[in-house]
Amino acid sequence: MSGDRYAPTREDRFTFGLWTVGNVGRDPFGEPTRPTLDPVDTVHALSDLGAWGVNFHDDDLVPRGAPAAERDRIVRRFREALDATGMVVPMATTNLFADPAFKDGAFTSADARVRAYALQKTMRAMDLGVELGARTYVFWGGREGSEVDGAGKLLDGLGWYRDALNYLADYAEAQGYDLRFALEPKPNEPRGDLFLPTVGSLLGFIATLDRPERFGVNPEFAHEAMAGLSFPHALAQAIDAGKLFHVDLNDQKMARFDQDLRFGAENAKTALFTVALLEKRYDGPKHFDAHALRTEDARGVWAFAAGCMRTYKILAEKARRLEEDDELRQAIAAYRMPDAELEGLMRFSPENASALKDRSLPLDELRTRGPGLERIDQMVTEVLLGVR
Ligand code: GCO
Ligand code: MN
Ligand code: MN
Repeated sequence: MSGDRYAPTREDRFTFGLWTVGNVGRDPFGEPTRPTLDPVDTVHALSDLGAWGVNFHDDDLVPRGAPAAERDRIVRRFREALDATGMVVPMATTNLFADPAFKDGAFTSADARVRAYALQKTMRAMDLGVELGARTYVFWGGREGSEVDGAGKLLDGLGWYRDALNYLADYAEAQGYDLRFALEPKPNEPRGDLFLPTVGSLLGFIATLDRPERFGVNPEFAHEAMAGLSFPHALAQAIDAGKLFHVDLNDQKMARFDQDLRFGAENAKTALFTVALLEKRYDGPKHFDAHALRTEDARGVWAFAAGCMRTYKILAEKARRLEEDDELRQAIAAYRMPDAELEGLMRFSPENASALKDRSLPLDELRTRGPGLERIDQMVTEVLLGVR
């Protein structure tokens, strides 16, 4: 692959979850179309493709209920694969959605015994993640939500969620774990409505936690798209708040079931602005939380994984090209219209406020001037389409 400028390297920090390339193609209507992958083989295959790391849910690596000796054997084999390849585990997470015990929520179950089980499972999963080197811990509340609000847990649910996150932050502190927590929002699926459905909701919630500095967000492209929202806008808000701790990249047609498409497969322009923001303001792992289409065999799975990384790098090159395009730069400069004097008046002081109140502004021009956005967007489109 040498000489291919889109070939991924370790420096790109691309990661995949065991559950992503390991997705067996089960859906609500059909059985698996692919066999289960051995995590050790996955580490080797991803390493050969140029990925930097691999992430897992506790149960992806160690089957639920495995005896201690079995756990240790699995972890040893996995660590050997990491050592042999140089792959890392930057992130780990807990499966709080598959066990039927979590059918009406984990941290937000109305049953205290389920909440206790969720905490117990998460503490063990945190131990496992830290043991393998994870520095980011993701919380995706897959079952934290409801279909029936008549049972009255809307407010209690949020309180229980907060209690659980506070407890786990205390646990991390007490254990001396160097772990940052990244909360991942999703609007629905598998629950009818999930609690804390968007990046904005989570940013508001984090401010109510006991140790807000430990918490950030893990936005996912498809999750914002499912809600009809813009992923780059969500990313920008997370970056602005200093809370972009992790990112899940994939693609999604709007207003559909959760598709987890290959990154860049569907919304190329949105993916371009996503990459442009990440390249500028994010240096964490770029995690592809997607899976191969159910139609695919093993070859299709690795083509999917390679495609996610390749498309990211192509878009990173396009983003650089946009920055270097003189005509586009001039159009953007003309769009911005800075005004040093007015900007001075817009810094508050009683004098500036009184001067600004009396200041006459060229409203006729403001009402009629076109900012040139059509031209800007056409230039971006032509770069994206490869003719500029
Ligand atoms: C989904 C989610 C999950 C989480 C994962 C990490 O839609 O199923 O995106 O893939 O990201 O559980 O916690
Ligand atoms: Mn998802
Ligand atoms: Mn995700």
